[in-house]
Amino acid sequence: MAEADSTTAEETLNQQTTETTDGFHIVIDALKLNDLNTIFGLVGIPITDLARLAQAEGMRFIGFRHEQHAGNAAAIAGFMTQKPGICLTVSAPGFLNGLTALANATTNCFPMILISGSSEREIVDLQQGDYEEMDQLNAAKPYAKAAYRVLHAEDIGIGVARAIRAAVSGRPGGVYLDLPAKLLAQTLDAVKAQQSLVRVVDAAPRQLPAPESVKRAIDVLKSAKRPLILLGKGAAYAQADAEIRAFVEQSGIPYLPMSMAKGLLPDTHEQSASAARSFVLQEADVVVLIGARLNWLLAHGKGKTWGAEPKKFVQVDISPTEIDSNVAIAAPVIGDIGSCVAALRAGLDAGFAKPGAEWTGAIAERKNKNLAKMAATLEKNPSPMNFHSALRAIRDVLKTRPDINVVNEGANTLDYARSIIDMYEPRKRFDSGTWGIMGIGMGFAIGAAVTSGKPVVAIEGDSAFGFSGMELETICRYDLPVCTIIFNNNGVYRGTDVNPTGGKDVAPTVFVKGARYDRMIEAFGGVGYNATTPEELTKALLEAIASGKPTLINAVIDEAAGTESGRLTNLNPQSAAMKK
Ligand code: ADP
Ligand code: TPW
Repeated sequence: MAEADSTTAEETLNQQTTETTDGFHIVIDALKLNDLNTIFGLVGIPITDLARLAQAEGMRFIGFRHEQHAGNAAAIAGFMTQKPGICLTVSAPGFLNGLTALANATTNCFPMILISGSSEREIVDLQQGDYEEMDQLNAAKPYAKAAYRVLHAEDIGIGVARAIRAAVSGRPGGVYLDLPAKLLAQTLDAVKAQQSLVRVVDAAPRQLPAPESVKRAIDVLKSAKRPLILLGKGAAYAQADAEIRAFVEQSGIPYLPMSMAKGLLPDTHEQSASAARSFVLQEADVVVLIGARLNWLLAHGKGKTWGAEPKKFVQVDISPTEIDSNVAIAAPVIGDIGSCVAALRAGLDAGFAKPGAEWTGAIAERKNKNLAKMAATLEKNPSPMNFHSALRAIRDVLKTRPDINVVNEGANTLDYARSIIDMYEPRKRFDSGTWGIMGIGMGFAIGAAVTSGKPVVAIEGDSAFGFSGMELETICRYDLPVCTIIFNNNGVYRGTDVNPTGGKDVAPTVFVKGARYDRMIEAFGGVGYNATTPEELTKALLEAIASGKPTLINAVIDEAAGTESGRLTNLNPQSAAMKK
């Protein structure tokens, strides 16, 4: 028997020496083994064959016209699925283009992995001037949650596993994986290669909150007279939708969704305090933050926005270092949102009373007043259209299709759409996020369409759209059901600035007047519409959605509508000369 066994081992060894594989195949096998089946990228040396092979092996490769948008698509796929989105780029410039998206993903807590080919280490490290030479690993480090380089083919499996874990465990973020050209060409015994692969088990383990932190939080809640729940995009990411809804409803506490948490509960929910936002932020005495940071989007938890009333904060987050980042947190609850919210809900015992009518009634009164005011503004029909009349038309169409993904960027276009367009389902709204960045539009739209298989409506300022406009070709090439609506007011913020010198150059914020963005998509076989009234916009949008085809609506907006920086004017200090 012993002899027979050793013969078998020898045979296996022989087999091992006859069949080989290479770095290209091992990367693909490692991704597929972990159910990562889509790559967003842009080809070139040294990763063209990696993309070809990925497709040949049954993965989906979505090729972009610029890496930043491939990266944004990967990031939003990560947000939607809790699996890291994969972006593949070439060395140096391609990598740097992708790095913006990686940094944005890390900033927003979206899990993604940027895989870049890189040049020869020996040459890069001696700075001898290789093709696309760059020390990418070190360039990536400050902007990524983690960064790894793989030098040996037998380490690819481990490298991919580490990248996956780093991207999705704890606070999610962007991970950089550096694959030098030489690695991809390395050969390895096929059996050994197979054995080197790692299927990641429980990549983002549940993290249960400590019972004493839950008790502390419940005690703070019990002391509240005017409690408020604030849901952030971490709560949307966590996919604990039913638990969160149950907590909100069982506690009876009014809530505010941050923009990408809209739809976690339908915006029409009676406990939504969105229409009384300023009032509840000022008046609340206890605020429960669930997956939302007290950054600039929440005025850092202090100042006028938060009123004179002293606040006590309960903060549910997976990242312990987020606590006390801006103001003192009375009751941190550290863990994954599903587990934390379940524990809080279980703590709503007999000693907890729902907020009284004095608080909920005051909110309802504000809400009704503000809603009536907004309804009057929305009803107006100025010519040309303004942001409100155009958004009314879009709102009424989207109301009938709660399954549609909404992408949104711009200044005024973002501000107004955020409050006017209601969301009804979780993880359907994707926008400029934590950085207030322009340029996510077409990347997010493509990522959302590919990931969900559902239509996307991208509501874009004309400036915002320009950052990713060439990806219209990508949308047409993959025949994606994306309808892009350009709020065309001839410029950044608005189109009315003039050059004070009377010179030939237009003002810094001004674009070509009367541009026809609808004609851009026609160049690639998509359908363009030009809409100058709400009725035309409604008709175009209905038709666009029904077609399920790539479409673009040029919505002509009054160039005098809108304010500088939307409603962020206070963050845009003007020089004394400009104020005159
Ligand atoms: P918003 O911009 O909507 O206010 P932020 O991006 O500022 O939201 O905050 C998201 C927060 O959610 C981050 O602090 C992050 O650590 C946290 N987070 C993300 N995923 C989870 C999760 N699964 N469980 C707990 N906290 C999470
Ligand atoms: C990467 C600065 C903020 S908002 C904006 C810019 C350029 C465009 C506003 O005009 P738009 O919208 O899109 O026409 P609207 O609705 O007001 O007419 N570069 C990056 N990110 C940001 N945020 C900027 C510049 C900016």
